[in-house]
Amino acid sequence: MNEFAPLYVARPSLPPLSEFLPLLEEIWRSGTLSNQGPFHQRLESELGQYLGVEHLSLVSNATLGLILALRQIATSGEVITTPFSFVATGHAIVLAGLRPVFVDIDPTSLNIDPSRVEGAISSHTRAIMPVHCYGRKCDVATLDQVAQKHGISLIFDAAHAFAINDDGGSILRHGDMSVLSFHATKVFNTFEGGAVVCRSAATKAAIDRLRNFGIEDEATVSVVGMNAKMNEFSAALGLLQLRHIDDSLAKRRAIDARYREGLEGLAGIRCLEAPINQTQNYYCFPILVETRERRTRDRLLEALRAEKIYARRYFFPLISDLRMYSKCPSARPENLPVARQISEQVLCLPMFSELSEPEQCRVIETVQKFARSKT
Ligand code: T4K
Repeated sequence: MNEFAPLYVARPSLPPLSEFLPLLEEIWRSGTLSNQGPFHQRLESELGQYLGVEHLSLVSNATLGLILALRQIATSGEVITTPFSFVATGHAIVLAGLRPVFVDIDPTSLNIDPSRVEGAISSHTRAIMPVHCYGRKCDVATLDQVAQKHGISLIFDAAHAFAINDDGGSILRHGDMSVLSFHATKVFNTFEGGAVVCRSAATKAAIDRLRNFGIEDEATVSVVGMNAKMNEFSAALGLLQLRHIDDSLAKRRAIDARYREGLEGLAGIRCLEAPINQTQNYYCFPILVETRERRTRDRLLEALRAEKIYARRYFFPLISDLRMYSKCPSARPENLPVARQISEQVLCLPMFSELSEPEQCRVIETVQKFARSKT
């Protein structure tokens, strides 16, 4: 029997509880629990400053943020997207009343292949919705060119892309909108939460209306909106998280470096190359298990589980293989060979700021043992 505690793929970063209690007392005293209260207002402003973006709307989670962003640009038509993502990417498109069109990914960035996007554009296309997968920046310049040329919107699913900069500043400035996730498992969490980053005050006002039932004022409701507001508890936590985020990112960087060192040169195990021309947030640590046998990745998953290490196959299955999407013409396997291969090889190892060195050694040693047993 393995005496170790279970190790999960992610664990939430949380500030000391003692820092949160006074904020809870404040909420209790004020009686304001939601609807753009004081913590909400402060977090919108402080987060915008931290990320270096001007127009940011907090939302209750990224899925609703994506739906709001899509609703803002269209209510029918098609959206070009990647099949290699969390299911929320596809679902948000459908829940916004649109249809996903899947395009294959690039084998290096693992993001949508921009050279294939143009071929998927039709008279029904309203937007491109790529994902900065694992916080690796998409080819924003080419995607922007294609979007502009065809007069369609570009909305980034930036659920993984908290606090990532390129030469010009935050990568959230690219495209028409970017949507962040502050879910418990993300680099920056507000229990649940997210944000829509947009380019103008007018778009922010439109998103703010949509997230609050379309309410303009007490007597005016101008559009069909929904409830996607962040509550005061989440906003208060977010303010505390901002105090600790740099420390947390530094810990993740050290963990990333230790994995790279420990896994270097192992037969059949490939770490993704660090992305260039951008900063990183080390949201997760994906490896590719490269062998001729398709089942090898799953055997490593099982070997880790036997040690109570719960790695995860982000992202398997492909969104396009799920029952509700597999009938789309663009979901045909021959249309998505790279995404398919990567989804059969990828495994995300535990990555969170409080992962201790001995815990990480357990993971590395298990992968080493597995790789050596295969050679
Ligand atoms: N777009 C993309 C590209 C995304 O990756 C996501 C979410 C979204 C959009 C939508 O964002 P949100 O609407 O959620 O804001 C997890 C997360 O729930 C999900 O947010 C995330 N992507 C996805 C990649 O991972 P699951 O179903 O794998 O989560 P779960 O519950 O299996 O958790 C994974 C591990 O994390 C657990 O084994 C233990 C640990 N954990 C989890 C939670 C919830 C904790 O330690 N504490 C916790 O509170 O989706």
